[in-house]
Amino acid sequence: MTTPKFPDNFLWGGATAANQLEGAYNEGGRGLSVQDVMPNGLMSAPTPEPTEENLKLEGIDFYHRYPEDIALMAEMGFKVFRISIAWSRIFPNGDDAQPNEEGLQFYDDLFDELHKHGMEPLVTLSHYEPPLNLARKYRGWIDRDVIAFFEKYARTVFERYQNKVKYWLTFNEVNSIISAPANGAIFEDEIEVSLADKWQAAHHQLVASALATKIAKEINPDMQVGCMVISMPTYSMTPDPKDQLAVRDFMNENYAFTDIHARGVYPGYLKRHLREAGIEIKFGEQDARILKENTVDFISFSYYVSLVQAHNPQNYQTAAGNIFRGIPNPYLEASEWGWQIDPIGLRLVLNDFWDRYQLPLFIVENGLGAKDELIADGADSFTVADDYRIDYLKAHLQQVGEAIEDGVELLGYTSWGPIDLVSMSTAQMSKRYGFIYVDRDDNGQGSLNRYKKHSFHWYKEVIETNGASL
Ligand code: BGP
Repeated sequence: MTTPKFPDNFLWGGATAANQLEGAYNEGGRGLSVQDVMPNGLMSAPTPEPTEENLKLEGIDFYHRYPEDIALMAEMGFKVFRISIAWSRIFPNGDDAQPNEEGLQFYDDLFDELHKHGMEPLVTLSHYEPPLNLARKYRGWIDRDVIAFFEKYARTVFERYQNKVKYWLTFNEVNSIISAPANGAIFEDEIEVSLADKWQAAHHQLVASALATKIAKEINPDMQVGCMVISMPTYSMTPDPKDQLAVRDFMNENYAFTDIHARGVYPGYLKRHLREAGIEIKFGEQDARILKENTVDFISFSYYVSLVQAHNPQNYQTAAGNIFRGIPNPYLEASEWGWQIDPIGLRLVLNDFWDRYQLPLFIVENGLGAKDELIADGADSFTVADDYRIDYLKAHLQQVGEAIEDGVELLGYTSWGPIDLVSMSTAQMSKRYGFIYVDRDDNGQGSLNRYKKHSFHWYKEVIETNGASL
């Protein structure tokens, strides 16, 4: 193991999303988002209306407490803080004529607060939270009209924040739309959705992402726009070439999204895949040119798990993973939620993306979801002895150091949920990622007080020493 050497200007920090963090779902003129009607998590059936008991609506009240929370991030020495703008705070219905000034002002104040502490905002335009109206009045991203609504939203926030935000991500985990279409305002429980519809929706997001990149550059060429994907390094179950081919097919379905973002064209393997599935994507007249001319500045990704593939997966038992179920890897341990833990997989992903694109990379999510226990820490305070989280992060960051040594160009690392927030897959609080504990349980009970976990002090030292303490 080499001693990790991180670049001097490395962006250390943490990552969040509005719908898991802010709360205040009906304040400040905000409209409903699709998340507000999914109280049981990402893959659950939507409800007609949000209910009083819907914990997800509450987040952790960041909307009112952000100065206190940002001060804690600053105490850890964060250089960057990833948030998402809730689209429905800016355009409550998605298709409104005018933006909501109160929503715009909220993010203005939030960015000022970050800058006050010397932190760079990293902003996702769409983190699984499109306005609900786009799902109910339209067919979400299947409908081409949504591209224009997104363009208007992107233009509004780029113009407004061009001097406050340098780093932008277009769609969170853009490659998840095929397996989790609700992220794209597509409710399979409410409308009939074919596989072709999902790919059409994916195409619309790809075009919208390219258009957002174009608009950002026109407004202020200093703004840096990246795509964001779930990364899933995938191993072959056996040395059987058929298994290896299955790995490649699976990886390609995900590479397709970064390939199009970085190279601006549909790759041949994707065209073949779609053709053989009988899917013909409807291209608007300008789409090919838009994709070609507006490629991204950098590639960002989340990394939680690696996967195993075989050409005959039905012959194996499968287990839970991040969004996907898959064949368990006998060499790896898993989290309490069955997500297999593989630090070396992160080094592999970094090398793969770098070799493939030679574009700067940004790890914008990584971390361990775990159940934490609040324990007494002296007479009048509490903490969490989360050494398991420290072990996880340390092992991953050491591999990041190895990848940098391999020659990978990396802009930064934002661990997921630096302050406990509502889990995306379970919509509960008890799956925690934070360095900061938030006193709230799965029933929404608790003081909402914040407490520093052991990992808080550990991460502070990592940042202070620019990774030398790892
Ligand atoms: C990613 C999402 C995040 C986040 C993370 C952890 O897929 O982009 O929003 O939630 O996964 O997932 P979970 O909260 O389900 O543990």
